[in-house]
Amino acid sequence: MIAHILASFFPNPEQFTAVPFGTGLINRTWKVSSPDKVYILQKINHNIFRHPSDIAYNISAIANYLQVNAPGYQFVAPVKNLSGEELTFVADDGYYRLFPFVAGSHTIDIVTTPGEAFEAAKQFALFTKILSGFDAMQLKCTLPDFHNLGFRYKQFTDALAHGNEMRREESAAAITYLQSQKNLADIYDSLLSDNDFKQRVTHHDTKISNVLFNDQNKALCVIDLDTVMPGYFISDVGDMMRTYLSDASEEETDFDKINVRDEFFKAIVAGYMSEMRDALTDIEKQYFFYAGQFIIYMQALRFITDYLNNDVYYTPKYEKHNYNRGLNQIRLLQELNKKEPVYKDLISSL
Ligand code: GN1
Ligand code: MG
Repeated sequence: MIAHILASFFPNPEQFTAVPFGTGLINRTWKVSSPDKVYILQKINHNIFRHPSDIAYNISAIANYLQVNAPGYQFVAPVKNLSGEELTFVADDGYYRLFPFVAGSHTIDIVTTPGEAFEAAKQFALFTKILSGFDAMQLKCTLPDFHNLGFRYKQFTDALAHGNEMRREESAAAITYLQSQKNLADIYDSLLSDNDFKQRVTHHDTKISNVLFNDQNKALCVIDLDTVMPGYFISDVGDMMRTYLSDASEEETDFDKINVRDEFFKAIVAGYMSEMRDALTDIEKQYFFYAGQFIIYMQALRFITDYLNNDVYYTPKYEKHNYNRGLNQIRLLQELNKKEPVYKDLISSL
């Protein structure tokens, strides 16, 4: 099926086999192997990333900067196709790109030890730190308003006004809760006007499967740079909290299994601070805990909004999938909120 794509990258495509790889909700990924080479092939979801060439532009701008300023940093840049381009475009289909598979690396889908959380947090922090001399504003915005919480809240209220009425009635309790937490969106708006709340090169997708580990379970580097854009550190720290703190994932429907694990929280703080402590401003440090509330709340809004809009963004696997994901994230937010005083003390002590 993807033979013609492989033919755009390799003179000997018949030697390669492709198997689906990874668990992302947006792009499609394959592991592509020949007897002596392994690659990762990705199809960019063009409905969501409207300008795939902007992604390619950002990645090469960063690659060029790192080559000069941090040549030892492991950066996984795409492999050019046989026409010398980073993207293969197939009419009526979409955009594909290929990455080398880093030898000796593996990814994990679930964080099972605080050590993994520490390693990942350190790598995402290092990514931002190593690019601190690079002007983030040079990057193209690959997904406008992606982590703009005010915008996400507005999408939610639009869905309340115009979305599926039956689904709205059914979601009444979730909606009331989300409305009751609107102060989290107001805090975000107020931070935007604070110059000490810095825009930095931000990854925006810090789930554990976007970190490559070696055989000793040390993190090697971060991958999946589609959403690397100017942003705020709360996006990266927050999505680590959202995806590493509970041992039940966003797919869990037995919400009593959702928990927030202190050792993993400590690991995120210690790992991130090990690289970014000196770079973060005082106001940013004050909002370290807020990062988790910010992202979990935003994800709950996004899932419930999508449910109200008849699942136009996140393809559901069953009828109430996005509703359940939304309830899951609401529960996670509630569990995190319970820890607020303890975790804020912890942050200042680490
Ligand atoms: C999407 O495709 P994936 O799983 O990397 C989404 C993230 C959400 C996540 C929720 C471009 O990421 O923002 O947090 O699903 N990415 C996009 O699982 O919308
Ligand atoms: Mg992603």
